[in-house]
Amino acid sequence: GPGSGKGTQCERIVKDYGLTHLSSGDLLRSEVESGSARGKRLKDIMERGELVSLDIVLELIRDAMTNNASSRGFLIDGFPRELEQGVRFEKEVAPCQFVLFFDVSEAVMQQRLLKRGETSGRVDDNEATIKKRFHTFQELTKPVIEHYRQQSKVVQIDASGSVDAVFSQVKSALESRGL
Ligand code: UP5
Ligand code: MG
Repeated sequence: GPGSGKGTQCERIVKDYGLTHLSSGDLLRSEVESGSARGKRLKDIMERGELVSLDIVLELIRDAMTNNASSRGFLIDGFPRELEQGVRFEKEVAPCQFVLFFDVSEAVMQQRLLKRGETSGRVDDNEATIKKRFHTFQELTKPVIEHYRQQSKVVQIDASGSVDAVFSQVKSALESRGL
C-alpha cells in the first residue's frame, strides 16, 4: 500500500542482495520531471491518486529492464498495481518469482505519508490524495495480492514495526527463497 515502506525496504535489499531496484512510481515521476506532454498527463493522474494506463507503465519497466539486461534479478517496487498489469507483465516480459507484501494499517501508512509530505514535495502526499490512493489500493491492487496468493507466491511481511524490524523479516523471507 501507499506508504507501507516499499521504497525504504527496496533500498536496503539492493544494498545486501545486489538486485536492480525499479520503482514504477519513480519511473513515472521522472517522466513527469522530463516536462513532456505525456508527463503532464501522468502528473494529473497521480495527483488524483488514480492509476496510469498499464501500457505506459509496462513500457517504462520493460525499457528499464532492457537497459539493465545483465542484472542478476529485478526488484520491482509498487508493481503490478492491477491484475491485468501482472498478467500482461508475466506474459510479455518475464515470470514473477514471488511477491513481497508489506502489510500495515492505513492509519500507520497515512501517518508516514503525512510526515513525509512535510518535505517530499510529492503532489500526492496530502490528505485528500492519500485517501484516494488507499481507495485505489483496496479496489485494484488488493486483488493482485489474492491472485499471487493462490499461486503461493506471496510473502507477507508485518510492516508496522521499525525499518530494521521490517528488514529482518525481509531478509529471512529472501533467504528462505534462495537469495
Ligand atoms: N517509513 C518507511 N518505513 C518506515 C517504518 N518501518 N517506520 C517508520 N517510518 C517508515 O515510506 C514512506 C514514508 O514512511 C517515508 O518517509 C519513510 O521514511 C517512512 P516509503 O518507503 O517511501 O513507502 P512506499 O511504500 O514506497 O510509499 P510510496 O508513497 O512510494 O507508495 P505509493 O505506492 O503510493 O507510491 P508509488 O510511487 O508506487 O506510486 C505513486 C503513484 O504512481 C500512484 O498513486 C499511481 O498514481 C501511479 N502509479 C501507477 O499508476 N501505476 C504503477 O504501476 C505505479 C504507480
Ligand atoms: Mg515508493
